[in-house]
Amino acid sequence: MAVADNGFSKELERKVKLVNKTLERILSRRDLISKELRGPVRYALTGPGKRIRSAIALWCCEMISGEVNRDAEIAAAAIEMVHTYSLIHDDLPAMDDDDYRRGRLTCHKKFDEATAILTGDALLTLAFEVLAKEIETPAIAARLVGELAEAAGPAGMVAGQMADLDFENKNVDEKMLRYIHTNKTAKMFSCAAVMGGICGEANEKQLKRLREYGLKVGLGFQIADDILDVCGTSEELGKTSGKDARQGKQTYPAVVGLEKSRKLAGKLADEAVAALGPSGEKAGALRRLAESLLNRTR
Ligand code: GRG
Repeated sequence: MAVADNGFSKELERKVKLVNKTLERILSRRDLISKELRGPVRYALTGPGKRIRSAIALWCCEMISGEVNRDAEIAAAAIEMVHTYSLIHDDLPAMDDDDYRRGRLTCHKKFDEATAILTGDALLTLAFEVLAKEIETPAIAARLVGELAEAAGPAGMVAGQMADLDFENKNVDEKMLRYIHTNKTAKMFSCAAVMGGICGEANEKQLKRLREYGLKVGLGFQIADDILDVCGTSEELGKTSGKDARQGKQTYPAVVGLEKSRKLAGKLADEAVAALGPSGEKAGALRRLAESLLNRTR
């Protein structure tokens, strides 16, 4: 994440490399992806995404167990696949209708609409296939599958997206806005933190803290995203800026104003750090991520 640095960008870079290496390994498994889908799936997965959610999973595993293990690498890749699917579908003409994402043509513009729908479908199912087949301990695989399905599904990201579309050009209050952003964005962050914790064999108390951390950071990230849509340029963002207002989207700047939005993002960053509890330097990267929200430029 391009930020006024607190050492965080370098830490993120190392995790991005690890996530990309795991994704490459999965992409090279010819048994998993048929010939006709390999090109579009590769195009989508290798775009220059920030990999924030997958990095959170790796950091949470590291914080709990002292290292990033193989389960966490697989979980992180699965999270990135589900996130990438959601972006492909969100960019479709029937949803947000965008031509650019991650500084490149969106999947339906690079290929065609049917290919983009199927590429999203492929990534969503592949994520669960990889968790089910590559995580060695069945009980851990089942918990990871459950967490990811709950966060991405009809009581999570899909519900948030539905509400987001339903409330376009309507008046919403702060409570409804929080509901939309929590479901559309924050639950995937929270799930990433918990999945990392599960891979590191966190206990219930630790998982509760990680869940809370993810929700706060995820909501803060979305508010920062709303602010960037108003204040950033398309070049910086790698996608079309100023689109939320044009589409009548419900955003924090639109509902509570820019100044209050910035204050709220700051408060959420503080609350995220507090949720980590007395973890000291073991939680350093997660703390710096929360602080970086306030300086996001993309
Ligand atoms: C289609 C079910 C379905 C859901 C779509 C992810 C999403 C829900 C919509 C995308 C539009 C949007 C603004 C979502 C909020 C979450 C968000 C800020 C997504 C972009 O995440 P980044 O900035 O993207 O982490 P990169 O490209 O860096 O991975």
